[in-house]
Amino acid sequence: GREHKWWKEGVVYQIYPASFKDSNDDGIGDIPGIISQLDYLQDLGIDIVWVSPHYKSPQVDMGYDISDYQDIHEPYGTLEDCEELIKAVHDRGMRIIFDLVINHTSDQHAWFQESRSSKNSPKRDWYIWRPAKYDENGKRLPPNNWRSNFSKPAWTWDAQTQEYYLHVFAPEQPDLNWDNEECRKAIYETSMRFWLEKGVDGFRIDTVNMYSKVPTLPDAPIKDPTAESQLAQVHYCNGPRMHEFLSEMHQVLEPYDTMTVGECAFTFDSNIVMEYISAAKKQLDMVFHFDVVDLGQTPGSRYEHRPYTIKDFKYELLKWQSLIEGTDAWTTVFLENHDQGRSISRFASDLPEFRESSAKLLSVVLATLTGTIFIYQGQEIGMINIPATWPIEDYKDIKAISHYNRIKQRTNGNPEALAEAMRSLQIVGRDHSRVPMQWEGTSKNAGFCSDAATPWMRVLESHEEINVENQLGRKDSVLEFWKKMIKTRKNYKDLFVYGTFKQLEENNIDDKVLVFGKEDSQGQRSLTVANISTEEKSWTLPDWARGYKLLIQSTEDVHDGHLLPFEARVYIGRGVANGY
Ligand code: TEU
Ligand code: CA
Repeated sequence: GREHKWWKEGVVYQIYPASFKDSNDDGIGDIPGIISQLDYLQDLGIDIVWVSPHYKSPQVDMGYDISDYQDIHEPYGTLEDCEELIKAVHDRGMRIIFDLVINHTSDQHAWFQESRSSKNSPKRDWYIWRPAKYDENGKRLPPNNWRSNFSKPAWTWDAQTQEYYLHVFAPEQPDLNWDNEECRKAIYETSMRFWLEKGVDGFRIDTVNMYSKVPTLPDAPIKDPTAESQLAQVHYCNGPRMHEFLSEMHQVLEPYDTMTVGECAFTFDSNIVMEYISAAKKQLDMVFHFDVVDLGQTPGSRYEHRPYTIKDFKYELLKWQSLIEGTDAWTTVFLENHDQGRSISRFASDLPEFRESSAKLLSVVLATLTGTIFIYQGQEIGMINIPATWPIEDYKDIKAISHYNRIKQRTNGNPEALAEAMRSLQIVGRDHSRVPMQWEGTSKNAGFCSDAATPWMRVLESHEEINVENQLGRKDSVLEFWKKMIKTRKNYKDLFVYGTFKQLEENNIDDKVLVFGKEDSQGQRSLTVANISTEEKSWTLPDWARGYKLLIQSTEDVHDGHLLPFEARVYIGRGVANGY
């Protein structure tokens, strides 16, 4: 059996501070706002609260550009507020993890200010500086052809010291030089130990596999000859010193009882991932795999649409379930975060007639899979994507805006190209999950802030229908259903959290019907079935599971012989599948 840990069975809830709850009507969510909703989270069954970056930051990338690891973004509150938050979470028997953003800092961080001040600065080597290259006409060029994650070249020229610095995200997010030991020590002290000493229970670690780059910083292969820069993730992810750095970080964490979950993008070799998450390797407790959330996108080039089917979704969703079987590694279960569109809109249906059943179906599936489960704010009430009618002005994300501007520039503002850009934002934009949380239906600002205030980001019109107020206590609501699923997961934790995953691809199963099994250490088994489609599907309990009883149903009635659109069920019993 698997070793039991609080961070394996705990249900995590991600809070995006700017959009969760505004306590003082400046239109920006804040720490007192979070504290005011802790009872709500506890009632939902949440064990671990993850707060996206709340540190001091110029907010070029919503706080993922930190200018002081030991201070708080002013509109969010003070250090005292933050200490109170940690205490208030602990008082309720819950735990709290913070975001650890240490691949880069803000360009406003004192370290970078010092680094850029002169080539002789003692902190020069804390960032990645390189001289220019020149072409045959003497034109100045960056050291290599890498493109950043935000559509522009990954190098910015510094006129004062006449060198380029590297940033795999925005120019305002210079990459730290992890090869410099003094720099690493400073990172561990200020961003990790400082907060661990304040009682924080662990970290969600941003871009965890980018600290070590390919040492020679070689040019990326030229995929698009007309572009000024090229996709280069293979060169700045999973570099040769990654495992060494993560082991070092693990030593910092060891004296504390923590959890770590690393964000592991652009990694298609499961052997590399396995090394990060194997318990014996002492690197990370688990990572976020991008296999599912990257569906529909070209990895690294999000807005290049790549068609996919429900069959692909099923495959990617279950992939890591099988990969960790029989190993000492652990995994994550999630469909949403602040970088992704809403799961109902992406993987099921957000049409009014299907959205509630879609939300319940996804809840059933997630809550019965193995791994630590992560719920993103608003997912528990079934929030949906921004509608196609919102203009670019309502999008706030730097990634969305840079993409739009790049298309505009490259096509001279061609209206068709811009319409296409809007269509792709509507599918895979990061803004969908960043709109204000919907607490109430009747007030204009959804109870995120009072109606007299102006929220920093537009509120979804769909809040009138989808909100906490009208779901709390309503028996058939998405919110109450999530509560029930979380309870069920905990009541049967040996089965759903720690159980052995069983691939149950029955012969001639419909492409849009998902079936999988679990088995606990006592031989009790479960079978989850979900119809991920807008049509009825015929389905009967397989013969070997005839004695199983229905544990969970997502719809009111259960029919023998078929599943309703977006219906999901869980059966438990002891019968053993032939051959499984
Ligand atoms: O994201 C890192 C990352 O590589 C992807 O999530 C990327 O932004 C995109 O979603 C891939 O299609 C993390 C944070 O989650 C994100 O919000 C930050 O913008 C980024 O790091 C920089 O810190
Ligand atoms: Ca506020």
